[in-house]
Amino acid sequence: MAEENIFGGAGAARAVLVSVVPKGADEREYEVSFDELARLADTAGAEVYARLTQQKENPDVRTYIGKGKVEELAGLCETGDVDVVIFDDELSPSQIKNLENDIGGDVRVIDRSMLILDIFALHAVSGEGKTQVELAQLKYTVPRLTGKGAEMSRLGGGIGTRGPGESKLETDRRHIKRRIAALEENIREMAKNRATQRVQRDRTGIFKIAIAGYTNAGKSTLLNYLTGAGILAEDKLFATLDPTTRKFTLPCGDDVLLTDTVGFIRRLPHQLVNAFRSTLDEVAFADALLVVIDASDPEADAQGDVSVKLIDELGASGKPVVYVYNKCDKAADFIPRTPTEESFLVSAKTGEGIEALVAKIEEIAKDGTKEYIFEIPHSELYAMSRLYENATVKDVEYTEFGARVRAVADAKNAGVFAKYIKK
Ligand SMILES: Nc1nc2c(ncn2[C@@H]2O[C@H](COP(=O)(O)OP(=O)(O)OP(=O)(O)O)[C@@H](O)[C@H]2O)c(=O)[nH]1
Ligand SMILES: [Mg+2]
Repeated sequence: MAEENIFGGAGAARAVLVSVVPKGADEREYEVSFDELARLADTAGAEVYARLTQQKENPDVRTYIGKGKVEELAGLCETGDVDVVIFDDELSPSQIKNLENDIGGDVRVIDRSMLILDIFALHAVSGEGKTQVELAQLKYTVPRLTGKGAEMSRLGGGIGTRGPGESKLETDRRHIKRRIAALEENIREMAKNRATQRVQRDRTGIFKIAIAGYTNAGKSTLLNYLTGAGILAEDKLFATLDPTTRKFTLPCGDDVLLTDTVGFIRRLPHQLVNAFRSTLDEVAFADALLVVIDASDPEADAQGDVSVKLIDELGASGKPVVYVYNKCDKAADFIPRTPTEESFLVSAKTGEGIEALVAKIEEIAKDGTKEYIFEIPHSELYAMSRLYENATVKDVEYTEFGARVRAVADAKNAGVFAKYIKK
């Protein structure tokens, strides 16, 4: 699939990558992002012909890069017989249109987010995944398909314009509004189903752990190692879109549920985070998190930072977190920037270090620190201050009944406040 070019023929599409580095910015940060863009392009089936960087105070309103750079870019496209130009930054619809006009020929222009969405479209398997991707594409990609992109999508192909599951991306404006409304309704239904499933799982009292982290860190490989889940794990970005949950039996005999989730990346488009909210809720509603980090990547610590930030944005901070520095078979002497008792160096491939990790998981599950909803009636609101002292309160909502408090508490305090726990 990745081998088809934008005309549906054999061979990879040829791409030029473009990055703009603001003057005085951390160049290293931009370089890392640019390298990542090359890997994203590769995953989407493009062959990188050239990379172009410009140092610039502010992006050009009309064409993002300056006039001279556009000319240089047009020249490169012509000599390299280039199909697509991919910018590492977000472009506006008019910038895309102007760039396509200025470059000329059949060259299409897309941005990083469109490329990521394209990969998501290629990798979406479940109905839920496809619905989420299509919605994000309609909201982000379609408004940007002004010129050649729109034509390409009518032909049903081209990097940045592929629909999920081989379907064509609908670009007819009259239909788009209705389609968005229908997809949003579907997603609401699916989110409801997920919530119901979650409540059912909660009733069983099984401790839930989400495996989160940067894309390609080895999340699926870890779940496979622990549970034999047989999930596709490969050296590609965003191999996993759909969450998979498996039961894992701890050495003590207790069961926990482990859920593999979609990976994180720098500059994840907000439309995507929103569209994937229902699957990302698996992270938000877990009782504990394993944050998997690729220790063999020179950017391991930065990957960890991106994950922690996104977990925070999902409202999932405050839960017990274990940092799993993976691929130690390739990075034996790795030391995290801030090693803690919660950091483990493992290899999901060879099994090295997994025993200690499992012991930690057992300890956390035993401690039973979980998130609960406490419903405290008006007449007993005095219990609130004790709850604040003994648990981590995440949010409070006042209803006609009293207070509805979402808080993380350990097993002991869950016992103390048991009568308020919403079943
Ligand atoms: N050497 C080595 N390779 C590993 C290890 N764990 C995973 N890998 C490889 O890293 C690549 C990515 O692994 P995945 O398990 O697919 O990673 P992921 O985090 O699920 O990635 P996405 O689903 O794409 O976000 C695969 O090629 C794995 O074989 C490890 O411990 N050591
Ligand atoms: Mg995966």
